[in-house]
Amino acid sequence: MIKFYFHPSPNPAKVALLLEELGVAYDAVPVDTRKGEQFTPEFLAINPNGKTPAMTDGDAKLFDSTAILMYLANKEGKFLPENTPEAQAQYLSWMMFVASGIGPYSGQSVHFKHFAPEPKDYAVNRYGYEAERHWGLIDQRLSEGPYMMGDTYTVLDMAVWGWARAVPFILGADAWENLPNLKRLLDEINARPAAKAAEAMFASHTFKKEMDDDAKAMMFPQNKRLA
Ligand SMILES: N[C@@H](CCC(=O)N[C@@H](CS)C(=O)NCC(=O)O)C(=O)O
Repeated sequence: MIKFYFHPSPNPAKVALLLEELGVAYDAVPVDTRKGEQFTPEFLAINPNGKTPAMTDGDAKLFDSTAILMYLANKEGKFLPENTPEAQAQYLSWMMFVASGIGPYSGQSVHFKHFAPEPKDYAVNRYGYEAERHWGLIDQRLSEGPYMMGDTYTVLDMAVWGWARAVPFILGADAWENLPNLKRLLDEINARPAAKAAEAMFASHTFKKEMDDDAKAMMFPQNKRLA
């Protein structure tokens, strides 16, 4: 049985959506990162990087949302693009763009906008600018067809969905005005039974909500060096 280690946040959300879309059985194991549960020896043995999501499938251990998405889609042979060099080239390029651009810039934008201590204008501007630019490229791609790979809903759209759920938090309340195609995809995926099931699974577990000093010490351990 698959064990899915998660916190109800953007990177685990992608995997929850795919698991629900595939309809495979899995055990959902909450990891409360605001309480530091990502640092237990048991969890670090699965993900030495100490972040969610992570997964075990029998003896196979996986971490990093993109690796898990690609593993599951390949294993089940579902939600994949056509097996042509042209389609594979686009799929891999955009998948890595989401992994190395959308995720990190959105995450850092959230960090500096909402959580970093002052002074932070330079970092808010840099990461906000780059996050906006990255989301603009996704929106442009989605202006060319209903899905990231054209007419077919694939695991790449699920990768986009994870952080797309948080776009107003990342970019600001009026962000959707400039990202109409992304908003269309988000609304369409949100209406799918699998997305509703993923959100319901998240909501059925209780996590620490407060970002108090203890939570900040767990989430931002680098700040110890400033003290
Ligand atoms: N590249 C990783 C990033 C994972 C990541 O940053 N996860 C966040 C949740 S979205 C987390 O667990 N943060 C807790 C921490 O940084 O301590 C992925 O795509 O899975």
